[in-house]
Amino acid sequence: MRVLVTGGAGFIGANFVHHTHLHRPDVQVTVLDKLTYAANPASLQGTGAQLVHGDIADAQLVDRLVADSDLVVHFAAESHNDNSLRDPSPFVQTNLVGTFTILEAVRTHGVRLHHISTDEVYGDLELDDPAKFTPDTPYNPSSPYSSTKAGSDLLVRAWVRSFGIVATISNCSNNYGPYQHIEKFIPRQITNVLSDLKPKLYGAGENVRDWIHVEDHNAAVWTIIDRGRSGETYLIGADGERNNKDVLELILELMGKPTDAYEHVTDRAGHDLRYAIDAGKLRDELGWAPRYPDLRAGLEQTVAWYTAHRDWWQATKAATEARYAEVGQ
Ligand code: NAD
Ligand code: TDX
Repeated sequence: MRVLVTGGAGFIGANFVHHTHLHRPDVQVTVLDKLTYAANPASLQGTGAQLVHGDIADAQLVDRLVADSDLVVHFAAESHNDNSLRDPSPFVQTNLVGTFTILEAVRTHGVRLHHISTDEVYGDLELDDPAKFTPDTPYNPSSPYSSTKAGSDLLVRAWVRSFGIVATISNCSNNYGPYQHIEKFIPRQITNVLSDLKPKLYGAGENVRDWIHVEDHNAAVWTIIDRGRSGETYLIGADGERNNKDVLELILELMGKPTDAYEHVTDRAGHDLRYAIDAGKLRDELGWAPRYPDLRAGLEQTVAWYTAHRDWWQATKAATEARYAEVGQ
């Protein structure tokens, strides 16, 4: 089986390529990645994947690569909410035009697509709301990032219905684990501590995210590729709801620091309050279950990874923090 993985030099995509190398030795992987600031080709070392440096919005290139594939797993995106508030333009270009380009190529060549998306397309929930997101929750995205992801999902649904392409969609909650860019919450705080900088909490830190280990996300993606039905949306989550303050205090404890050794900074504009996933459909219909639901154990492993892999993140730390400092975060 020949699989084209878009965005495979980014966080989740690279973990997907490692997972595939380990668990699916019969699969031949080609990665298509623009190698933006968010990518690190070193993340693919030891996987045997072929890396093609290019843009998912390059129709000729995409057409050629899709023609040579049996399956496309589409991770490539601009992925960071804070960046989308500063400059939405690459989000519209990559997440919408890029996904459109992939759709046209899979339509032309009759190739199966799995589209990777996020729970943020559903907007947010109140802290005391017993409800969780389900595949029937209406779309209500808040940020330029989440609205372009919502648009990309709708394009995939329309191409299934109008053109009969074979495609599945998954919407996952917040991932953590190795190879995550240090602009994101968990690795930013771990690398702050390792750099003798104070961790930074937006606002009061009451916002809740539903954390899942990246390995569980990728196992779920393979479950959907194996057994999912075309045109269906599957929500991926591992019942990992925690507020940001609790997660930060846990990181500080695991790193042997006082649990109040951080500072509050300017809140994110339009900051979604709470995300929570009901993964019942994935569990009941496809038989998936998370293998790493223990956040404490997963964070311990993640702290150990960033501690042991300074060479992977050190060169980007100063520039990442400088971008945040410009906006008081
Ligand atoms: P990331 O930012 O770490 O990686 C994105 C990758 O896409 C990078 O390697 C980048 O170079 C590449 N890319 C960007 N624009 C491109 C383009 N035009 N052409 C080709 N490649 C391009 O992102 P991530 O956190 O790994 O997220 C991957 C996917 O998973 C995204 O679609 C995101 O919306 C989705 N998702 C992420 C999370 C999360 O918690 N990180 C949760 C749910 C869903
Ligand atoms: O320094 C910080 N301090 C802080 O309090 C940062 C970077 C973030 N935060 C807060 C904001 C969020 O409430 O932590 C929470 C998590 O922030 P991010 O890591 O930026 O993730 P989020 O905005 O929730 O989006 C993530 O999950 C869904 C991914 O980046 C998206 O790609 C995915 O779709």
